[in-house]
Amino acid sequence: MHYIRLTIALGFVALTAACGKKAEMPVAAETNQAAPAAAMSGDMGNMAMAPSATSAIKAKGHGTVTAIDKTAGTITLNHGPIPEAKWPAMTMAFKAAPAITDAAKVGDKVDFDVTLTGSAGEVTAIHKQP
Ligand SMILES: [Cu+2]
Repeated sequence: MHYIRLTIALGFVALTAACGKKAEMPVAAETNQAAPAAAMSGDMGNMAMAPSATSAIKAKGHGTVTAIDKTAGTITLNHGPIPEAKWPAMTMAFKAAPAITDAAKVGDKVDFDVTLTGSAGEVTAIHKQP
């Protein structure tokens, strides 16, 4: 189930205009398609493991909350550059656990921890700037 949810999240982020246009990072979408094909020749049981082959990057960012979707479990941040991932400043949606979407408010200036996998990311911690 985790793989399916991740795929949906990646698709959602890919459709988010800001990221796709400003950054050169359609890598995750391509990797997701290529990896299962490669696994096909071997053990079908490995297919669900394919996404973890994309290396995740843990990074810190700073930005402003521009939207929160508790139903979808996403938080949209207008964030500054993230050198760890060679990302420019942009506005994009991240996955986020309820503890994070509940704690944040639109307009908050925040520091956040994020785990990036390809063009998708999940905010794992958030702190309102004093
Ligand atoms: Cu971004």
